[in-house]
Amino acid sequence: MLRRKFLQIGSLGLSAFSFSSFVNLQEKRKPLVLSTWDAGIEANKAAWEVLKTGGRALDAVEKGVMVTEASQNCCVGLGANPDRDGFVTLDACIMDENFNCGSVAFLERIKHPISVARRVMEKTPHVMLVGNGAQQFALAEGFPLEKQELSEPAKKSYEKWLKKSEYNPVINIERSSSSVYQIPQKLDNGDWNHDTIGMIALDANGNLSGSCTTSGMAFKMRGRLGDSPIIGAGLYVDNEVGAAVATGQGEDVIRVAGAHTVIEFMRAGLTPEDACRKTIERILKIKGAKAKDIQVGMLAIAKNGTYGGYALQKGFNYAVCYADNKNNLLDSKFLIG
Ligand code: SD4
Repeated sequence: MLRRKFLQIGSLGLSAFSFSSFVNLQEKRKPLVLSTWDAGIEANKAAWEVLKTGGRALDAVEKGVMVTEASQNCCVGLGANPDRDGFVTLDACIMDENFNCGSVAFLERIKHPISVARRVMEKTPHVMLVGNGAQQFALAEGFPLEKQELSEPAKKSYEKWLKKSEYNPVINIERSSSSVYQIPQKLDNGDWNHDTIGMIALDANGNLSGSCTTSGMAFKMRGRLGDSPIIGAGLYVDNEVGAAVATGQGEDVIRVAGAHTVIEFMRAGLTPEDACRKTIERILKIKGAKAKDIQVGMLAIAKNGTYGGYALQKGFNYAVCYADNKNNLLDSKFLIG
């Protein structure tokens, strides 16, 4: 029986068989939302509320990451770790299904940078506003100016860091054995201290959008930006192809135009997982032996509802939600472990 089936398949021609069966093996969902790290579970819940009623992916990815921005757990938003001068500076960007995009960077004392990024997209002819100008725009748009103060967990970790004040900008390696490992530590509640959330979604109408919001690197030089607010690096959406988002060492994501590269690999026919893997391989090739000192994770959704992720190192996880009771944290595959 099996042999007959095999012969039948064989007579269809290998190329036709291998292509269609490969695509079918990839799980397809719609609507669907993916987000980086474990905080993605809570964020996905808010995004799902929008998606399940037929809402727009753009609204879902804004509402979703606002949950993380509002949490006071020293990860993302004003509760996050400060730069080395003691100030929390935030970066965020958002992109919809029509190549509309908005971004803010080096923004201080505003609770929801993602919503300011959306206003930049919708209310200005620009894509990116930074620093004082971004804050001025936010205030003019009615966003309240929050107090300049650190959250309790951020105060604790900053005071600890100040004792040595070593400049050691490393992000997201979830192994304490690395010689350059400094942060993230585990938080008191047992969560990892990740400082970014990236979210991508496909809505019931088949439209894609994405968002990314971060406090950047803990104890960074004042004014340092990573990939997260940069369209094409931290986030990219092409509604004919897919959506991709990055997390990890921003400098190395920028170097390969990370999210855009993932999209181009998908345009060339790769699955989301393979497109993420190829992009991460590029980073590995550039970094060589130094790759062990950084982490990068990428997520992607293709237009057809297939999805996947890949990381440079062990430890990256992401949340996938496609139904009320289907919101799961998955461990990403990785290149070096
Ligand atoms: C950055 N990519 O600022 C961000 C950091 C990050 O989890 O993803 N942290 O470089």
